[in-house]
Amino acid sequence: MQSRQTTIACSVIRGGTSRGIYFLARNLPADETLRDRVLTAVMGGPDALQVNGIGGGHPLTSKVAIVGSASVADADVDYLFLQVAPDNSYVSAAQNCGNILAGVGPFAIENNLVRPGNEYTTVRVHMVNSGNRCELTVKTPGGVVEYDGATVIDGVPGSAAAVICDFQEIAGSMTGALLPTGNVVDDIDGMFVTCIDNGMPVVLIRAADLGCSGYETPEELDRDVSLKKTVESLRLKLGPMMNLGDVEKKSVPKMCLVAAPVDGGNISSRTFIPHDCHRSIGVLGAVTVATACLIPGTVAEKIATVPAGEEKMLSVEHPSGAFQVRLVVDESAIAEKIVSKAGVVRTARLLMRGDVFIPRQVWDGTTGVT
Ligand code: NQM
Repeated sequence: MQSRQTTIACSVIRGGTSRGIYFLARNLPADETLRDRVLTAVMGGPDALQVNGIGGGHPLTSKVAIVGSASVADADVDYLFLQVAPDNSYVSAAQNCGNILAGVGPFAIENNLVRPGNEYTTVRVHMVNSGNRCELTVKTPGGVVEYDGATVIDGVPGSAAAVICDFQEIAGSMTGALLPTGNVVDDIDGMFVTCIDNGMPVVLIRAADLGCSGYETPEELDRDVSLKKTVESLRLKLGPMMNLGDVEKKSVPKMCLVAAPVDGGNISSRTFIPHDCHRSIGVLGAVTVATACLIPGTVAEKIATVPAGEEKMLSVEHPSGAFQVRLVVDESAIAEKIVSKAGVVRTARLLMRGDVFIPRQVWDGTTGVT
């Protein structure tokens, strides 16, 4: 069908507890400024409701994956994650997203970037944002992606087929160091915080230090204007200290309020991503919080319960349940590499495949294609 608008092929996939628009790199402009304008138009921003696009009006449903053949030898595909902020016009590449990553496996297989195996397919992903690697295991009986299954993840209704995500050496992903300020604890404005990055730059603050219990609902925290002001002021000061530069228009660092576990887990969390409170917790956010529980002296370690052994399962409690993280600890390694591997289980589901339409004055669909 002909259209006077520009049409771009894409898939809409739920990856973990998030929903994203997945594109093949070759279908978007190569020029980053133009690409970001195109993606803002796709989502319907700048407008908090995203009524003029297909974004969901929340950071968890305003996400983009750009996938293409790998540019490095030890991977099958390149995956660039972009956070489109619904409430203003920034598009940020300053973080990875482990939830959207779970949908990259099925997307790569269905778009013939990876040849499927008969039972399971391994997809080696180069996470372009940080240069890190993740191996995904996707169920593909008879060479076809299986979405149905019995795996339940907290924050998503029903069950689906598991996508196993095995991360390798993700310390300092976006900041260059596991503890980017060089300290286990920093005193900022009289508040003790731990700045840490094991896949995601996160600032940990004890909820009690902010006058919270740490067990509030996301809606309660989102309504607390004065809390959000304090948290944002800390974030803007800590961003540059974490080697992230000016973070005003960036989606990192995430601000995580921690408290003692109350539901059989190892730590409790409430995470601002960075302005709205997450309904659960991000994948690499959870890996990073779990890692902080193991490092002596962090604000998390003091209140977490930590299991023994080199391979540890840690359960990070969040507003809609808990997130299990498997960490392999290298006891002999220097602190920077204390965790050598991290594994999580996610699910993903293809929701829609087709063309998204954007106004031709934003992009005519021909200039700057990769
Ligand atoms: O931490 C939300 C999400 C995320 C990120 C956010 C994520 C991760 O739940 O790896 O998955 O923190 O912005 O999708």
